[in-house]
Amino acid sequence: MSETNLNIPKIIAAFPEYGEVIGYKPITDGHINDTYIVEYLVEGGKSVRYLLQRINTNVFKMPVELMDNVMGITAHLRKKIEAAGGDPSRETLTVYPAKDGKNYYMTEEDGCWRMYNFVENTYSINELTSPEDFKSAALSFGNFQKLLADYPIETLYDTIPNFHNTPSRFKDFLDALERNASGRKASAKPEIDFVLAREKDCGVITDMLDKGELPLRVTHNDTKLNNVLFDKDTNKGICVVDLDTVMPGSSLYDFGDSIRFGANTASEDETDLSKVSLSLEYFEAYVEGYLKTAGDSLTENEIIYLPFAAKLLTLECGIRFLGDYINGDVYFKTDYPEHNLIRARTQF
Ligand code: GN1
Ligand code: MG
Repeated sequence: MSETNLNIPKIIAAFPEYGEVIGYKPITDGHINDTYIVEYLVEGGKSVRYLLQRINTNVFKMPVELMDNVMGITAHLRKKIEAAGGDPSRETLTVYPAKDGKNYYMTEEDGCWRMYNFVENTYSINELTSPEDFKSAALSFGNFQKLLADYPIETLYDTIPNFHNTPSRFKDFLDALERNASGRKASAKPEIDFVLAREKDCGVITDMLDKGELPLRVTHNDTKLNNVLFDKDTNKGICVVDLDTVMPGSSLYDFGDSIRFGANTASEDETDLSKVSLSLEYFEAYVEGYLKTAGDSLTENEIIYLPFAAKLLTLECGIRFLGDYINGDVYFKTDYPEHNLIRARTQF
C-alpha cells in the first residue's frame, strides 16, 4: 500500500476520540514505519498530540507479538522510572489502545496501526554539532540497557529473526547477488567487492555469542541517534524510542550501531564521500557516556570489542543497504533510485 492511499481519518477513528481532531501530519525520519502526529482539541481549549504509526508488516511479520514485546518492555521501564523518581510519561512510551481494546488496530485493508503518546517539549538529532549531545545519547542508551538488564529475556519474541546476525546478512547478500532482481549488480561492482573481501569479519560477534564468550542481553538493536528524544529545556536525552527491535542480542550491537550513525561526520546518505569519516572525538564522548551507565555490568570482552563492533555494525548496515539496492529497494524507504547505493557507500 502506498502512503498516498492511506485513509488517515479512518485510522484515527479506530482509536478513542481524545477530542476533536484538529489535524495530522507525517514525520518522515524513519526508514521503515509510517508515522503521523495527530492533534486533538480537548477540554479547556487545549490541544493534545499523539503519535500514530503504521507498523511495516513487510518488515515486521509478527506485529501482534511485536506489540506484546512493546507492552512488556514499556511496563518494565515505567516501574523502574517511577522507582527512580522519574516521569514515565516522558521517559518511556505509552501505548494507547484502539477502540476495541487491543493495543493495535489491524485489518487486511488498512494494515497494522498503533497509537503512542507524543512526548512534548523534546527534539531528536540527525546530525551532531557537539560531542556533549552524543554523550547524552550514550547515557540514555546505556541506561536503557541497564533498566532492562533484569527483564525476562525468554519472554521476548524475535521480531526480526537474525536481525544482527551478520553472517546471515552476508548470506542474504549473496542470495541477492545471485538473483540480481533489479538488474543493478553491474552498477555496484566496487561496493560488492568491498563486501566480499570482508566475509571473515562477519562472524566475530555471533561466534563469541555461540561460544558463551559474550552474554546475551536485552538490547535495543536500532540505536540510531534519532531514536533518543532530547528535552528542550535541559538538552539531555530523556526517552529511548523505536522499540520494535528490542530483542535478545549483544550489547555490542547497540554500541556499534550508535557509533555507525552518530560518529559519522556526515549524514547516512551524504553523496560527497570526502565529508564522511569517523569522528574520534564523538567516539570517545559516546564511550564515556555509555560506560558510565552500562559499564558496570559489561564483561571484559564486551569492552574489548567495542571498537570492532563499530566497524562490524557499519559494515552490516552497508551490506543491508547494498543488498536492498540490488533487490530493487524493497525494504528501506528511498527518495531516489540510487539512495540505497549512496547509503551503502557512506557506510563502507
Ligand atoms: C532502519 O526504522 P529506522 O529508520 O530507525 C532499520 C535499522 C537500520 C536503519 C539505518 C527495522 O531504522 O536496522 O540500521 O534503518 N530498522 C529496521 O538507518 O530494519
Ligand atoms: Mg527510528
